[in-house]
Amino acid sequence: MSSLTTSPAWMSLQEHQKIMSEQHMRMMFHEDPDRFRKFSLSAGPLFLDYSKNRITEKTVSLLLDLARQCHVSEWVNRMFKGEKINFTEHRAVLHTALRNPSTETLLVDGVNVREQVHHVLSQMKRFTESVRSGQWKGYTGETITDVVNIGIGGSDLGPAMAARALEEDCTVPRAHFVSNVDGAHLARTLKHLNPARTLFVVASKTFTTQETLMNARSAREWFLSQARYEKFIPLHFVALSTNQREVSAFGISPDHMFEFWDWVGGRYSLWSSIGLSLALTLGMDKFSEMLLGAFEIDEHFQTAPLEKNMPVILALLGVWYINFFNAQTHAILPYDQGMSDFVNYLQQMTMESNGKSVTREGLPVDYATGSILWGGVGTNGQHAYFQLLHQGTPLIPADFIAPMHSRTPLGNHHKILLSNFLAQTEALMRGKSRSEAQAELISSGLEKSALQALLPHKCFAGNRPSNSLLIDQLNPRSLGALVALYEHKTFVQSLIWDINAFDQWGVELGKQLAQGIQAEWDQRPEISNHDASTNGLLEMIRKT
Ligand code: G6Q
Repeated sequence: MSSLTTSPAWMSLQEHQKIMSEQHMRMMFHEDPDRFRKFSLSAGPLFLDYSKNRITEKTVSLLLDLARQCHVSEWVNRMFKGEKINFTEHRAVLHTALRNPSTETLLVDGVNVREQVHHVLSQMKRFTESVRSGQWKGYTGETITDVVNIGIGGSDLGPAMAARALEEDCTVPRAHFVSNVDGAHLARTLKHLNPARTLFVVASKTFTTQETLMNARSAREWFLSQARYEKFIPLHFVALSTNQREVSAFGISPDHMFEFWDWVGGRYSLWSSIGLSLALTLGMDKFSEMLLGAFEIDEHFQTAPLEKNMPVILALLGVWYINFFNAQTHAILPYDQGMSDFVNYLQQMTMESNGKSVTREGLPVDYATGSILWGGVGTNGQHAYFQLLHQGTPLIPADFIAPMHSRTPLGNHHKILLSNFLAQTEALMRGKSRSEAQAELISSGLEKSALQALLPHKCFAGNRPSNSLLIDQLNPRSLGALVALYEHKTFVQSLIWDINAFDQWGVELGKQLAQGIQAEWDQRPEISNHDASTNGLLEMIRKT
């Protein structure tokens, strides 16, 4: 048994769960009309109602004991101070420094990271202004109308998600995102573009990622097939990276490289120069608003007491369901079409961060760490997978996210959207009892035997938990705040589970094996050194 599962806070929660598993939220709301006020809080542009959870004040107090027992506040300070809490990679974790406007010195290995950050932000500002104003010209003397970000994982998902979310703010140049090594991704993107007016932003922290380099090489060939001369490359290719040597080796001059640093994790890098394509289409002012939205949540996270701390509360609620109710998945349901890529983005952030099964000391865990995150935009999901949320067997906690005001008002659309948003969490919480369902069927005039047959199918158990997150409007500030909220939630959960949220060794094995297979592909006449399945599949593919 681990020290966590035998700890006083954990065992008290286990005892408490036995009582809570018998309670229905419907009764809790009935007995306490003050629940909404008690279980809601604000942080920057975010409002969270967490009253539709299977909790009482006692539950929250026990969860907070767990947070204290795991020294959450101390670890938060260690992160913000730049300690090397990503100990398996010997790195500080300072994505928060990327959005902090302060000029106060913050040292990592004797270097003031604030100066570095502000220097690159100024470089990004100059460059975006020059491209957006048309001062920067392509090889024919024409201006840039399209930017293609070539990157994958953390060097793609953040800016791609944000560009989609903030589409109303985006102007020329338009941003496109190519990540997959499947040639279709690049080919489909380039099909509509003019090389003379296209800028490629090659985004790779390491500048060794196979997919990105392959796509970047093919993009270069496509460009040169029109432009002909290598001397035009600097007008159409820039790099975002920590690795100047590899950038130069690829043929992009260091003058056209926007730096970031090893203390920025890939999946936390949206705020760094990895956001350049976004900044190009959004303009630097709006990009800065996004940084400020995130900074507001950083301030809140660092200073709000645990019981009023939004990322901490969300993290603890997640732990409550994952570890004490055995919930294996968590749904994210934004009621905003712009947030259609938000779930993809959060999937990486949470599942790559907390998909771990050994503690910081390297011992196997005997408790679940993290759940499968999934979801999509409402109201679409209501007509698809919501059935499982309402009447399926698994318990699926869900975050419903909605803007109170639409950026694209159209007749009654927004009122209908928000009515659905409200109705879903109400339905999940209260359900429909047997007597309610029966009364409905009787009033519909159904005769007795048909009614009895139908009745079990018409009942909803309810008592299904959800959080409602409101923002005024989806804009750079609120988007920045939302992303920072989930970053910190993920971190707090890793602290409870005693795991390192900032490495990702689990992605290495597949990369290694792929390189081996690629080498064998052309060299070996016969493939027999894998398992029978892999050998068989490879031979089949090679022979066609
Ligand atoms: C993120 C991961 C991963 C990474 C990609 C791209 O935290 O480390 O998704 O971002 O593998 O890596 P490069 O930016 O080095 O190309």
